[in-house]
Amino acid sequence: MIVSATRTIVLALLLARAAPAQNAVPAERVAAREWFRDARFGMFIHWGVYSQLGAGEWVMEQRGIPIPTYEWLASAFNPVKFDAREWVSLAKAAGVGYITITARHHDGFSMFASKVTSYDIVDWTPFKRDPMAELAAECRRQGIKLFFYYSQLDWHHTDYFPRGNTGAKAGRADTGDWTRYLEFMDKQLTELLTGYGPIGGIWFDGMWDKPSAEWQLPRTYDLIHRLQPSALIVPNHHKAPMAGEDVQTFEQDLPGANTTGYRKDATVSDLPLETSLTMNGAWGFNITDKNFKSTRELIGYIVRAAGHGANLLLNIGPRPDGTIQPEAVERLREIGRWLSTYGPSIYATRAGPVSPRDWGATTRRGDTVFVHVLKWPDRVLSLPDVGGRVVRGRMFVSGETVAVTQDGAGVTLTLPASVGAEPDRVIVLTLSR
Ligand code: FHN
Repeated sequence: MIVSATRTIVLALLLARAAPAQNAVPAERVAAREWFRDARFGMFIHWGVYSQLGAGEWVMEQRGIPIPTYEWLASAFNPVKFDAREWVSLAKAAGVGYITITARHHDGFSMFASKVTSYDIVDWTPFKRDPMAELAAECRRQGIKLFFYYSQLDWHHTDYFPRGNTGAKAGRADTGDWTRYLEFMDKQLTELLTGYGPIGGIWFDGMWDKPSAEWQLPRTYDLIHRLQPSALIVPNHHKAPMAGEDVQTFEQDLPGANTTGYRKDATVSDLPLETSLTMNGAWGFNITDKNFKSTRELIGYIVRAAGHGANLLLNIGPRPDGTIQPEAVERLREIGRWLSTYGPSIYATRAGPVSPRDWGATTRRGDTVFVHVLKWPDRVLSLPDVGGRVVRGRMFVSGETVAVTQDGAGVTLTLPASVGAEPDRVIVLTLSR
């Protein structure tokens, strides 16, 4: 009896080992997730018909613009100065590894050539060009990955019914076929995944508009992964990750924080992480919002995100003619200059042994720990356990030795006198193996 029970347990263990784990992530996607983790910095772009009004991407909803009026606005969209090469070169100069751009935002207007609607930039506007195709080609040329933002919420489509919490003022009839809407989305996603070469992934947004709707996510996620096995799914649904999703993204908040109120459940998963952030207070072009964060602050965000093991997805809202606001250009170039020196303490790192603190953050690569001091007035800085014995401490840029004392309580660093305005003083600690 005992022998046969033991035999059953052993057999079960062997079978469990032989059977592929359920929900196992295929190798291509595991590699893509690692790539994503290494990238650490991305550029978010909110750009569309709404940019013309210079009042953010929610202007249709916020001003209660009815569909016929918004359709007219769309028919006037003609961003003649759009130059994919300029945008991607700027992204490159900023040091990002990927761009995430609004292929379709909540206004329901497709910023790409779609065959399943005429409400798209090629069919509906005098511009007639497909900026997503131009960006995809240019990103490939310059070695940057392109992700498409795709809104599941739609203020224009007749089949987005029953309506969610928004879109009541657009003036649609109270009818629609939800199944047909889901099919429409899947067809558009198929276009984005088959017509633009290999893409980084799809960044979903808007599901929060109808939290209890039957979204059929497994069907859509399977479709995406079938069409492009290494495309990542980045859902901005503000909830804990669901099956098939690849990245946990946090809006205007570092992982685990909930200053925005979006995350009632601020749990941080072990998926790759991302924080999206506006450079001023708006995602889409806002002509009066000049409240841009300083370069120093933005560098601080990159560092703190990396200290949480997350990427920073920093937004710009280009103007309706296709140009980018000088304030954004200036900051991106300055960040790029900073990263050209300090990049090794950010790129391809993981969260460091000391979780982010008010004074800064730590990152890690192998046996090397980077201590990022963003604001600390004193020369002596004490840290708790750094995860090993420190054999050497030095300043990242000058190589100057940093005196290190270590005991059971942690590590104390004596930094050279500060030379002033550096946004981040980086100390490199080498741990013994
Ligand atoms: O409603 C959108 C908003 O317009 C913008 O796209 C941001 C980007 O993270 N996400 C939504 C709000 O959660």
